[in-house]
Amino acid sequence: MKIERAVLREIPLRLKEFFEISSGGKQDRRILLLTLEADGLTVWSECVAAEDPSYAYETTDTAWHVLTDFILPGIVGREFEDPEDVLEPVRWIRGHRMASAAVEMGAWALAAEAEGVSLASKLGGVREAVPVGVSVGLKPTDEELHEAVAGYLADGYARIKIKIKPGRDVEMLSGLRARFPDVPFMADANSAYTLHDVSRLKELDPLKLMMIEQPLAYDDIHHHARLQAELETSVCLDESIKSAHDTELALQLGACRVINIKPGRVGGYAESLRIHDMMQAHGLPVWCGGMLESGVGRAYNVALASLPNFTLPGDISASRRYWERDIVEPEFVVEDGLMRVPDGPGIGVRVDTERVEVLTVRSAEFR
Ligand code: OSB
Ligand code: MG
Repeated sequence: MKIERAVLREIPLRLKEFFEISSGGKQDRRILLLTLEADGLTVWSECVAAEDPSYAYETTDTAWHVLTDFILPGIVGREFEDPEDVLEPVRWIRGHRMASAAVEMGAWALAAEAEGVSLASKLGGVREAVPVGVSVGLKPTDEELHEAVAGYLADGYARIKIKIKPGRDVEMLSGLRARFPDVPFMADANSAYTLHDVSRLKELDPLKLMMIEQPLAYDDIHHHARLQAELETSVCLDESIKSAHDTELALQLGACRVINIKPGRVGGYAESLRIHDMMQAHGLPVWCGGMLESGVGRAYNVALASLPNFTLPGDISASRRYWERDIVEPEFVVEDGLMRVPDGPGIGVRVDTERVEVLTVRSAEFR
């Protein structure tokens, strides 16, 4: 297969609700969408880089730079066989996994469309619908948090993830547990703590959280192993896991019992599959994380989540949890805690190309 043309576009999309995590908040997304064309097929993919370098060093602008100056000029017009080989000509690029993943995942969609199968079945998915949860941002007051949680429970989500930070942790979660005794809750600290906080974090154990996600530094694995040895609650790694190699290290050190796989964070689907398989071989579960994607990125996440070892609900919420109106049809919906995995060819949802055209603030074409 040969990519004959690629177009990168940037669109603004306003979140319905301000979303705050320990490192800051956001209302407006600047989303990069990519189209790849080969053998008369066109596929859409999304780069998950955020607007600022608070979650990872990549941003919308670094991804634009690396995609337009290096990756796209390097891969357009080159032959490739397997989807992961599409990046072979640009293997010299260090890091920039989110930028790379947008191309690699698009190549998987091209391969799926060429074979007339869904992305999920191309990846080896085994589920028609996947259990999904929701990630609830930091709220100024407990009342607002309780109200948000009650709303998402009414929407049917299978588990609720609560963002925490020092000062909004033990007391806040204890109040929530008292109000909702049986709800599957987990917490995500986005690296807001250090090993000095071990005794504080141990106070979470009686709350019976499913896990605590990324409590310590974004680039640490070693300290997470020290923490996991002290905690009953399972540690889940997000930011710290950028590759299968990181996963191997985390497993050897006992740094976590769960991994949140975001295919963009690890450079694409091939690396996601390696992490999935490695965790499965160790008898440990994974789940699919989210990066406040549009429906395009969401389609890629839900396809990945249909693999066998994605046994825990992911951060793959309904389109209406994020947007007044999504850019795909049909929109993603949640029913009884489940999201259907699209079964049409490729990503299985139609992109509203006219609306994307209207929203586009810059584009770059390669042929
Ligand atoms: O840490 O998982 C995270 C959103 C942006 C950046 C990092 C994270 C998140 C979320 C929301 O938790 C996940 C989603 O619903 O897309
Ligand atoms: Mg996280």
